[in-house]
Parts: sequence; structure tokens; C-alpha cells
Amino acid sequence: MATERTLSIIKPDATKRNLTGKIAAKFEEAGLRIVASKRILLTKEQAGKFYAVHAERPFFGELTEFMASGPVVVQVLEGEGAIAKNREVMGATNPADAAPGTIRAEFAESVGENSVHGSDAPDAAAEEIAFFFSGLELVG
Ligand code: RTP
Ligand code: MG
Repeated sequence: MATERTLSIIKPDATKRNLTGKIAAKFEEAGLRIVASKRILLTKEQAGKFYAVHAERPFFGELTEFMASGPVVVQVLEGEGAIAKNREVMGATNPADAAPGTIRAEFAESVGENSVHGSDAPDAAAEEIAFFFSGLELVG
């Protein structure tokens, strides 16, 4: 499998509870390298642009409000099969369905406030990385 990069977001429910380090450790333990990282506060409009694919979903307003409700930590993770590996470490969207040991099983509060985002495909990863980072900010 090839080396990939994927975009991760540590969501406001997790930054508020001071879980940034514990979540980053999960990525590193899984063999993913954090090649870019920054803590930012999104506006609801920026969150809406990022999650535009969900614009027609009933939870869109709730989702964008939540993503703008506190700081997020956006990171680029690099490694063998990084996109799938990160999704595995994250666990299922709904923490009730997430496998034991995954980030969402351990830390998520609900299906909405579920601690992390991860890109779900190579084209999405490239788009999402470019949404937050310039090439100069990626240090492999
Ligand atoms: P993400 O995009 O954040 O990595 O999460 P995902 O792929 O596991 O789930 P997705 O279906 O893409 O949903 C994006 C985010 O929207 C919120 N959500 N709320 N209230 C609800 O029923 C509901 N469903 C989804 C979650 O924050 C989810 O991660
Ligand atoms: Mg998704």
C-alpha cells in the first residue's frame, strides 16, 4: 500500500475537554505521522464550506454550529494507507457503534459531537488538506 496523507480534525467537544494530546497519541501509536498541525476557530460559514457535501442533510445546521462552537485542531496525517488507517483508529460515526479502543469509543459524546473528523477517500483528502494548509506547511 502507498504512503498517503489524510486530513484530521480534532473537534470542539474534544479540544474543550483537553483531549488533543490523548487523541494525537492514538494517531502516532497507529503509525501515523503528524506532518502539519494547527489550532483554529472556524466560523459557521467556514465550517459549512468544509462540510458542503452535507449541505442538504437534516443535521447540517447543528453540525456547522458545533464545528464553530470552539477551537479545532486540524492536522495532516501521513503513513501507509493513512486514509483507511485513520478511519479505523477513529471508529464508527456513532460512538455507540464504535469498536473498543477507537477514539470515538473512548472519547465521543454523541453521534454529532464525536471528537474527530477524517477524510474518507483520496480525492476528499487532497481537497480537505488544501482547504486548511499550503504546501509549505506540510513537513514530512
Ligand atoms: P466525519 O466526516 O466528521 O469524519 O464523520 P463521518 O465520515 O464518520 O460521518 P459523516 O456521515 O460524514 O457525517 C459528518 C459528521 O456530521 C455529524 N453527524 N451528525 N445528528 C446526526 O445524526 C449526525 N450524523 C452525522 C457528525 O459529527 C459526523 O461526524
Ligand atoms: Mg465524513
